[in-house]
Amino acid sequence: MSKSNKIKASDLFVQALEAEGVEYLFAVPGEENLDMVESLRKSTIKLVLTRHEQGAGFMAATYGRLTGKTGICMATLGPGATNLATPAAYAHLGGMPLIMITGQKPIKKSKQGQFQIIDVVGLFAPICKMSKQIVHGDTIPSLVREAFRLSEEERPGAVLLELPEDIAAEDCIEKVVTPHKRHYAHASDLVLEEAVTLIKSAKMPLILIGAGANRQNVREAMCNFVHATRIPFFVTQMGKGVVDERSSLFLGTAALSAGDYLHCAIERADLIINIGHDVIEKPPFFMEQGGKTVIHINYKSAQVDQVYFPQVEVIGDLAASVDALKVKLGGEVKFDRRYFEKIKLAIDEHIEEGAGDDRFPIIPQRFVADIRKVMGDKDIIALDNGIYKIWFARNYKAYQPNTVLLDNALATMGAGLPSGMMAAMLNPTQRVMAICGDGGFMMNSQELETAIRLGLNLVVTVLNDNSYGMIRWKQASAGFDDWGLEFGNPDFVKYAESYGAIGHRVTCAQDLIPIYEKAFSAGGVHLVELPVDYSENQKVLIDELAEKVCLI
Ligand SMILES: Cc1ncc(C[n+]2csc(CCOP(=O)(O)OP(=O)(O)O)c2C)c(N)n1
Ligand SMILES: [Mg+2]
Repeated sequence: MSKSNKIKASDLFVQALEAEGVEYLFAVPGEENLDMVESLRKSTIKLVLTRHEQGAGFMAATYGRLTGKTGICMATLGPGATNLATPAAYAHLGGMPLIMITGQKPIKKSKQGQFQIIDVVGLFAPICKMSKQIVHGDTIPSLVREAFRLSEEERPGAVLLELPEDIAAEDCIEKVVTPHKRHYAHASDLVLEEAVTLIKSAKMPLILIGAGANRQNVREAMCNFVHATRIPFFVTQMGKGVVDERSSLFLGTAALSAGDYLHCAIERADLIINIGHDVIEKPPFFMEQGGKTVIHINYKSAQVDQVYFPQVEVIGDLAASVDALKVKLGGEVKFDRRYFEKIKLAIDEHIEEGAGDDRFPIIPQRFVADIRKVMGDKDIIALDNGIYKIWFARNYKAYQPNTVLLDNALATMGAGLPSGMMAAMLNPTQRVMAICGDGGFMMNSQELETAIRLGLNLVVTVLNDNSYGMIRWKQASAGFDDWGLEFGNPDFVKYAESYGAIGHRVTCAQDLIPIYEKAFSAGGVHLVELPVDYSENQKVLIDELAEKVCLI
């Protein structure tokens, strides 16, 4: 082989990424990644530096979630890699295609002893679909292709490739493997007929839309199915927006697992047509032995647990299954809908409560309603994790797919800002708002610098209750004393300004909408500090629900 046919391994790696259509690589490089950095410099891929590996990982995973194409992040060995563990778990549970590339000391000869060396491949194995060290440059094309195949194939998830320094620098002769379109097998006619018989004979069927139905190629089929059959639907938190929630058939979001107003309808249903939900999300309801029938419609069979053991499974290409069922059902499914209609009315009235409440610090019902008013149909909110997530899930109607980005799988704090940044990067003309608690925001607030550097248009709302409010709420509802969960905060306005962002402090409820309007029309990165009163948590989510009676 002549020298001219040879290619450096890191160049080959980057060529393989280019062949897959990679646009961005999010990273905090270490010296072990420098060959990759040099190869990226000569490529069409944009290197996006972040201020913590979590920022890189959450952004890349969100890229995967929003586009359906694998997001790529890179970190060094040891401490860089361990910082990617949370994003890996986020993508793994959340079904987001993600490839992580980590560096490593040379594997053929090393003069560094065990300095910084931990078993990264072993560490990531349980939270990845594949975790592998590259031991020869010529395996790069097939391994990279394999990483994309696995990360994108249902259920999507995370893959780790470890590229040691000496392998990155070696000469190779292989060529990239070009990707091709993937097709899933279709469910058999036999099982589709079985599902149709069950649906037609049900007295009170309901559709449940879960995270798996929130994929680009499924949404249209899903909307057609709901509108043709006119079966009322409810959604999991990650199924929000697949079908416009302004629909008269929308009952609500199962933000709680039991005992919410929506569960009055779920309890009455004798059949749940479960499209795309799997057990990684907090259960939208609990199945019981001898209870209702559940048809599980998904790419993969159901992972059975104590509260989920569907009796019928329609497994195969989800869009094809939903289309086939629609055709076989032949239009509207007739049954007595009156009870579901009453529940819908009750839920819609409940959501309206508090929407115009002027109290300050502001109550959750008011800020959710106000934010809904300032966000257009296609505008995006990206939530971190805290008690407000339940309020948004229940009260904020999503009109379009992926316009409510929340994490009901790993439910990690710290992803709200980076996921909002990714949404803003991909949708520069839409309004995008990251919504974080004061706890979660401070876990990755340093990425404000990245947001400024990238020139994003992003509004970050920080809900200030000087505490880990969600845990305080759980503590109170468990009957424990209010103790140990409060902290102090920086001056958020000055903090934002020190990054070059624009800071706003809300001082009365009426100011919220005008501040948002001003921030969105000005463009750039804005932080809005919003003092919140969480006393409604106990009242609305515990006391009132405990007293609710379903017999309307
Ligand atoms: C990384 C991580 N650590 C801890 C938790 C547990 N946890 C869930 S919500 C929460 C408190 C959130 O506080 P904050 O961000 O201020 O939101 P709030 O509920 O106060 O609105 C904690 C500690 C978590 N989900 N993720
Ligand atoms: Mg808080």
